[in-house]
Amino acid sequence: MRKVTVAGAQLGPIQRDEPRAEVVTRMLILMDEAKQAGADLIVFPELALTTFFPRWYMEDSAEIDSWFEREMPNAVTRPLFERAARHGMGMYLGYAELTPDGHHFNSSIIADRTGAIVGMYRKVHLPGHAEFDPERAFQHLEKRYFEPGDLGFPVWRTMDGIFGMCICNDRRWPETYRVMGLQGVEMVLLGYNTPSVNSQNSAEGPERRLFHNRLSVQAGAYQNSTWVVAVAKAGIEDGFPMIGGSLIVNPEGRIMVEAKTEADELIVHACDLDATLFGKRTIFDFARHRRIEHYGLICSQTGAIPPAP
Ligand code: ING
Repeated sequence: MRKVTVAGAQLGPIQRDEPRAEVVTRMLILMDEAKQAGADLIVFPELALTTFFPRWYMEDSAEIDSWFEREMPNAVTRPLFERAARHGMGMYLGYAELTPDGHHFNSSIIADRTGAIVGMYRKVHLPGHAEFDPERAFQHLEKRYFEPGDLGFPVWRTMDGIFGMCICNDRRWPETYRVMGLQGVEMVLLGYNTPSVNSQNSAEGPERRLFHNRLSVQAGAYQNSTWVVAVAKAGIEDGFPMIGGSLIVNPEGRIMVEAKTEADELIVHACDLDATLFGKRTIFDFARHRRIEHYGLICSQTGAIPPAP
């Protein structure tokens, strides 16, 4: 039995004017609570340090860059890495990354239990748009502020297992989990910021968003015999509601624990990484059962979409 006790540290809303230091204080409280609960790995949301700024249309590059971190850890986030190391706790952290050569990514890191960063991921599937559209109920401008990730979907051997990462919209795409599944991933960590309503379809409200959140994560877990830990930034940010529903799903696709609120909330589960092995050795023994000679379209076609109405 290879047990990893995971704490999903869901964050409630972060208002546009809330300083990062205040957010880090909230995160440290959750980290101490996780330690009390016996956790040895904590998972924070996507863009965990600030409000979900891609909802705001900005043109000034200095204002845009003010939402990004130029190094990780840095003065504001170093207390997170130090506290995690003191607790002997690994950490997943989502944040906006500005590289030294000026590239902007929606990124996440995994730090091991010594506080050392052992893995880095940059969000591949960027939803939303690059331009302002007054017709939309609200903006979702990730394509304006981020470049698509350039690191693919790696996995890392650390903390006695094989860990992978993704971010938010990535969780809706089966390719995300399969690329990591083919590398033997045993636990996928991800954060998300998901609006409670669809800016292009007002009929799609929080219950449908929560349904698709569960569906995407449960399917990815089951179809690759891996644990998946998905953690929200939730609640109403400057009037814009986002779903909670943080959850930990086992390799059979069962939800083991799910958040109940849209506030700062810890969900904890003792995950046995060995529970991934039966599925990997039977139904999802990829070497024995996959027929790659029939899968070419997955990589050769961008996909035809129905003509606009
Ligand atoms: N947010 C949303 C997500 O994928 C979205 C965007 C919502 C796309 C619903 C499609 C449908 O959960 C981020 N940040 O990707």
